[in-house]
Amino acid sequence: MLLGTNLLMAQTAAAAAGTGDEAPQVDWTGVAYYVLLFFLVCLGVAVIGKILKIYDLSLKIQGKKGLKWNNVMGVICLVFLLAGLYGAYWSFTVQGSMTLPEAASIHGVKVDEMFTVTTVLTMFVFFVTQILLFGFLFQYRHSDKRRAHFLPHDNTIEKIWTIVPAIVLTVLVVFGFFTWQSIMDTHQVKGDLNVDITGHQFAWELRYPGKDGKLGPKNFKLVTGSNKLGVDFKKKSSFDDLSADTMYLPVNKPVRLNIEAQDVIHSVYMPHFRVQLNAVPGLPTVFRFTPTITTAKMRTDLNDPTFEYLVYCNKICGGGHYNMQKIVRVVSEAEYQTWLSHQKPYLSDALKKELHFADAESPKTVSQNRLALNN
Ligand SMILES: [Cu+2]
Repeated sequence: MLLGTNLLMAQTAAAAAGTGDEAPQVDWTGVAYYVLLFFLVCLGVAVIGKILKIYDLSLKIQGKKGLKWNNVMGVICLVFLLAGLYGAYWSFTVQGSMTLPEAASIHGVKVDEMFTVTTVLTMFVFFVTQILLFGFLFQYRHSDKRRAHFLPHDNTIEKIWTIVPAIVLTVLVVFGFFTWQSIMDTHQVKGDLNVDITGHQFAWELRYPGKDGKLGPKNFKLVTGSNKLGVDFKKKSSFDDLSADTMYLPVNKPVRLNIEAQDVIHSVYMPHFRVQLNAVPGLPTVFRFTPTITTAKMRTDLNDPTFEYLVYCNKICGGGHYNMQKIVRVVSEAEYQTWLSHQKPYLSDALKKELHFADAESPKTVSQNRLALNN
């Protein structure tokens, strides 16, 4: 998860700086430094071990009692516990701040809540069990003054450590099940904004409905150089469809992303909205969500005037995969309408020529010509 977040940050930085064609820099000196440090620590531990061993032997040669190795091991366990707990605290405070900002969609808040509840529960179990494990190793290390109690079996303990995790996991699974159900409810509701997003190696194509609010049907058999998505122009609803370079979304309005792929499996990934769904060739998928925070507000909240929401591809789909992204802007309804009125029709002049449309606005001409199309 953390690696994914780091990569996301790197992509965001590259997109913001507009350095798309520069190769991403990997800091190999940093990696070598940590590998070397690891070996140095190993060497240090081995040297200390040898010194203790020699000290132990010299004590025995002098006729004294040797080192109490059980005490040494007990103290090492305690040191390991403290270092480990500090490491867990460090990863939360340092790496925790690198995670995504607050969810910018309605369902995203629910996803984050689930994530927080699971993290709190598992961390509680983690801290309790680690403290007990290493604490007991230290407290009950071997001593000549006491004898160990042999406990071959205890039904009460067995019941507790079977039933308690079963209840906790059931609660988590049921909670997750209902959250998943509500997120994946993709029933078309009147007033939803339908946006087509189609993945191919290596770009996303966007199609917006025109004035009629409807997207025309598509058929992969109709795909050509100028009709990249294979839109079916036998249907009137296709005429006013628009193509777009940036994904503009009006705030607080449900969006239905109609997701498709034309070659291999891609994946629509919009981390700030907690949206991810595969784009599968031949199997249209739908994600319905409502963005709640405008790009402008996010810029103020994060104190970053260059911030942009992005849609990425989250399936390693080939050599150009890393660059498969588009900017997403969440704006007010008025700004959205202004932007929409400036978008180019999908039915470009080249496409009109290819389909022998004398005038796309005249349905009569279309109906005369359409018999000759695609047959
Ligand atoms: Cu892809």
